[in-house]
Amino acid sequence: MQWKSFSIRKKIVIGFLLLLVSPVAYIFIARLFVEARDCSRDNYDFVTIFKEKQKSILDSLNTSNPNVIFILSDDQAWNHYSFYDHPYIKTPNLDKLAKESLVFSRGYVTAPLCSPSIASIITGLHPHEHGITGNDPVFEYDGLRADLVEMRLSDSYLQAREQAYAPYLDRFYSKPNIVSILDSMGYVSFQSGKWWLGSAVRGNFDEGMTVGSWECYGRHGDEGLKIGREGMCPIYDFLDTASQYKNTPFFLWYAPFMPHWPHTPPEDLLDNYLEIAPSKAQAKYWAMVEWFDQTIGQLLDYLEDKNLAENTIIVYVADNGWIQDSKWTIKSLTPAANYAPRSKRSPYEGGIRTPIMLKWPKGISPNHDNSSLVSTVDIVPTILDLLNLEQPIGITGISLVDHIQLQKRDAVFSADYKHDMEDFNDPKKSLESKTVIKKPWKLIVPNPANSPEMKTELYNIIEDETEQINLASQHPEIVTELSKLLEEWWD
Ligand SMILES: [Ca+2]
Repeated sequence: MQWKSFSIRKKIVIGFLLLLVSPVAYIFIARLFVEARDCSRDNYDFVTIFKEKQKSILDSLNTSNPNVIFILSDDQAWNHYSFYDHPYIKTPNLDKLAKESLVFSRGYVTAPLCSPSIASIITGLHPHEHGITGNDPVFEYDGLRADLVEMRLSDSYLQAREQAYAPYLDRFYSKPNIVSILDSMGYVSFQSGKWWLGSAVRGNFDEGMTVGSWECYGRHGDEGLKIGREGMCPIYDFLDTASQYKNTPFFLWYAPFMPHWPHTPPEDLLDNYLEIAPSKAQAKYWAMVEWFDQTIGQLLDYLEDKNLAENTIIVYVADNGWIQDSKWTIKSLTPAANYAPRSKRSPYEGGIRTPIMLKWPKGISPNHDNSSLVSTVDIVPTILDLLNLEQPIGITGISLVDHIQLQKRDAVFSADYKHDMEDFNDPKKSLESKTVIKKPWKLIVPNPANSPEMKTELYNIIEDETEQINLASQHPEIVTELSKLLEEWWD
């Protein structure tokens, strides 16, 4: 008997039975109530949208603009790819994409956490500039600060969160982002996967999977989180229509909840890793990366089949790193602790470094750049440069296809914040540390108010890639020089 064939009523009864034996059932039941609601967003009228946009595009004669696809990995360390010689993980589709792309191996995210990092990828701004420094706002909830997983799944919590988050969204959307800019150019856009910023429509997409309401567990993507894990149909439907309206460019957002926890890979993939991994948890994560890779193969193959690949710009990046904690076991009930200390939510390479890939057969020559320091704030300026558009005010990133700007670039910046945003008006209240990378150095300066146990750390990341030897006391002059850069950047 398949689980899918059970009615919701039966599933809820099973859930209540489980409630008697495990606290995990609270989460399970909460999810079932969400499932019972009609949150489905699978009836998209792409034809009408393409038809309407086609009119405006033909009026402005911008019929040859390339399509744009953003592919985001969710929680994957910078070297967890077979093209970076990972000894176990297999990523054949990403390897192929890397071969066909301009690849920067020294890319850095603006923050080692999902929401602030993604907000930078779409705005070209750092979190202290766009205002989204964490995943959730801090707010009083029944007199408590809500940090229990069960509590965060309740309707009343989600409702209160939505209210507390509203001013952040209002401020965020007062500034341009890549979706709104492409929308104004007549692009047809579709969102799938993670989206922390309200609904897809609020995010200026023409259509999208994310409902963005507390009633549908709207927090970081709701229905959108099904993409990849439950197939690629909405994307196939979108591309089918796009192939019929080739004079109308499109923007596709593919940010699946992968390889992000919960690590639930298909059995056949997991079996391949169980024998070689040091733990089941490790095998599950590795298999999740390969599963994510398979979905990218499906997307890119479909694009080829529909003859859309030639004039499509593909941007690939991870929102933050992830290294599986070898001490964590499947039996643990604390999923937040299952990443290693020097990965997600840390300023180390395992948290903030990512490859950034750009593919456009018509306009970008494939190459591997292992030297240039690049940042996710460069993605928006690069796309706008490729489309011959002006940069919005306040953008500090550079175009990654502009060799002169790349040569002039000497430093990139990142910052680590608390998971929850403390103060709507003051990003420093959530700041844990600031980081600057200027080869060969990396300086991490803690915010004493939030990280009293941390010291200033200086690493030579070229000679000491795993950041083992803190050279801050040996090179005070470098610390002073780089600290000044950090202060100028923050101000
Ligand atoms: Ca993430």
